[in-house]
Amino acid sequence: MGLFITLEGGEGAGKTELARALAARLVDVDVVVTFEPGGTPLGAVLRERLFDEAHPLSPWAETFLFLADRATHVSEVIRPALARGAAVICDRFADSTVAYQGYGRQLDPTLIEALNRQAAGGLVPHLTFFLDVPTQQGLDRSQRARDDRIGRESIDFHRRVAEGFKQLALKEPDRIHTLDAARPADEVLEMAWTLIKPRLAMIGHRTSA
Ligand code: Z5A
Repeated sequence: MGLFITLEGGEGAGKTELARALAARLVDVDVVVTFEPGGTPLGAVLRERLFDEAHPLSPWAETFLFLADRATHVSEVIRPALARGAAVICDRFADSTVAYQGYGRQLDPTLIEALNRQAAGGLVPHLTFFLDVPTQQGLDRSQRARDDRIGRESIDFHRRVAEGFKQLALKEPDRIHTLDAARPADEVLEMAWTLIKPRLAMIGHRTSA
């Protein structure tokens, strides 16, 4: 069955750093750290296309590329890892599509959620951390926000994205846990670890750190 954890939030929230730190704590289990978009060979191609400045995409074209990336990632990486009992830590997943394309691009979030279910084949994370950092603070931290097409969207776009994540967290409080990502990274790690600990038995983890 494994343990499926996703990390969500705006640019510079600290998802990548937290993914690495959590993996370093899960020392005695099979752990897979992965990400979207781009966690498969096809995904790497889609990622390049998604951020290709020379050929902008319509909002729906962008959405369907993220969904194609997800469908491949779930079937080729995430489900096989969970089936062998691994912990999978995924840097962005379906909630990002609701927040960025649904709220940011202002496409119908309910429709995006339905498409997400299809793309993920019904797979829902056991635990999701929404790393909540004030929008401008996250953008200031992030190199990507300066480097790519989506990152360079307006501050209003990024505020809508943040609102999207907040709405999702309100809607699914049992799955989505909001962490104050303006705190130092080691504190964010401890907050996440406290929430993961009760679930470690699912993957046969023995340490009590
Ligand atoms: N996107 C989408 O639109 N729809 C979708 O369905 C999906 C994605 C899946 C690529 O994502 C883009 O795709 C993204 C959303 C969109 N938009 N853009 N642009 P990505 O995950 O590849 O890129 P990102 O989220 O923008 O990465 P990021 O800026 O690297 O954010 P991060 O991973 O959350 O942050 P980090 O790399 O861990 O940390 C950034 C810096 O802050 C780094 O120097 C850290 O050392 C520092 N940091 C981290 N934590 C802290 C704390 N707590 N305090 C102080 N400094 C910290």
